[in-house]
Amino acid sequence: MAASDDPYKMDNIFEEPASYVPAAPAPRKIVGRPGVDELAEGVIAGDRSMLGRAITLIESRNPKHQKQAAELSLKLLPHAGKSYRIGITGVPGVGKSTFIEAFGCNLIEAGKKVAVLAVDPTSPITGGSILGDKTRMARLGVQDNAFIRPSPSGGSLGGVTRTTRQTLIACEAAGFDVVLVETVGAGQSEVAVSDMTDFFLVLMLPGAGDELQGIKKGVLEIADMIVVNKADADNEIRAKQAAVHYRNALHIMQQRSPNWQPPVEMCSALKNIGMDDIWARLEEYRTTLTATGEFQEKRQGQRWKAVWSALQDRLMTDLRSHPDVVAELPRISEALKTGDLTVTLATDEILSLFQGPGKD
Ligand SMILES: Nc1nc2c(ncn2[C@@H]2O[C@H](COP(=O)(O)OP(=O)(O)O)[C@@H](O)[C@H]2O)c(=O)[nH]1
Ligand SMILES: [Mg+2]
Repeated sequence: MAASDDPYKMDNIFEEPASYVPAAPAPRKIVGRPGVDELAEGVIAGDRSMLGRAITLIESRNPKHQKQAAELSLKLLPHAGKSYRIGITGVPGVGKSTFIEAFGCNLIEAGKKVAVLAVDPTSPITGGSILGDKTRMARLGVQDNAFIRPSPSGGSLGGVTRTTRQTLIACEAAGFDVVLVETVGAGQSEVAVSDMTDFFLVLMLPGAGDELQGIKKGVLEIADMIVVNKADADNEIRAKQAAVHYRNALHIMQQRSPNWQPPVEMCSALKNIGMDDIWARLEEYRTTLTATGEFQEKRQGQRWKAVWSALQDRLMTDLRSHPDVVAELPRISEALKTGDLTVTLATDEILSLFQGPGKD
């Protein structure tokens, strides 16, 4: 090798050698799992991979991780609160995924950042409402300004609710302007979602079925807007009939807010028709209720409700895993079967096992 070709020769020390290859980036300070501080910083900076890891921590059922997740949420909270939280429900097949895809893409075109979450306690069976439909959100899924997170699999509704609430806060801290929380029209999950969102949107099918299309009547009571989807092609007349039907149904119902009569709109998620009107209604709601103070009041009320729901969840988890309770459950269950214990006595016994000696 000629002397001048030697990149390490003293004469060349201040020159870049011809064979210079940029050094690999220095290894991250923390190898493996990032700590809570690092996660918080990353999320607040809008780093999507850090957001993903933060959510994984939030979803973990390991008690140590849950403690860290609580610390993380505390750090994120001051940076949260600025998004519009929108709950979306409707029976399977109504077009939730198609709607979220179209609506979300429109919002992104308008310069917004959109996160999509799901509350689906049935997900072990259905494979998760969002995950199962990821193909229907193909366009939204690839957007830089979109973040789609399927429902954590398994777990109680209470557990799923807690993690979704914390995930929502994390998405807000990461700078998302709109968070769409989807739920299937099953069980209590609609109420849970309406308790963590600012606005609850119910999608309906065309056709004026008296049976309210398998959606329980209670759902209409928590709807801030009803949208009849699939108002396209041959469906248009039936969509209008459905709209009239729901307008009448909502009219005789007690309004949740003195300042908001839930409207009924029509749209075609498939053809991307009617989305602007829906967004205009959402904006109208936010403006009106912010002016009266209800918007903030509702959020405060939701935080307090969340405390109670978390308490319930934690107490039940503790109770079910309490060693004395676990040890005695088979005997108590058997005594209940044979009639040696009544429901009240069995309840009392489980409670006193949980509370320990000296209490009743
Ligand atoms: N004609 C029509 N079909 C739609 C519309 N929105 C959704 N669909 C179709 O309805 C079916 C169910 O939609 P999907 O979004 O998966 O419903 P989800 O189960 O509520 O998420 C799919 O075949 C969609 O293509 C619409 O606006 N018009
Ligand atoms: Mg779907």
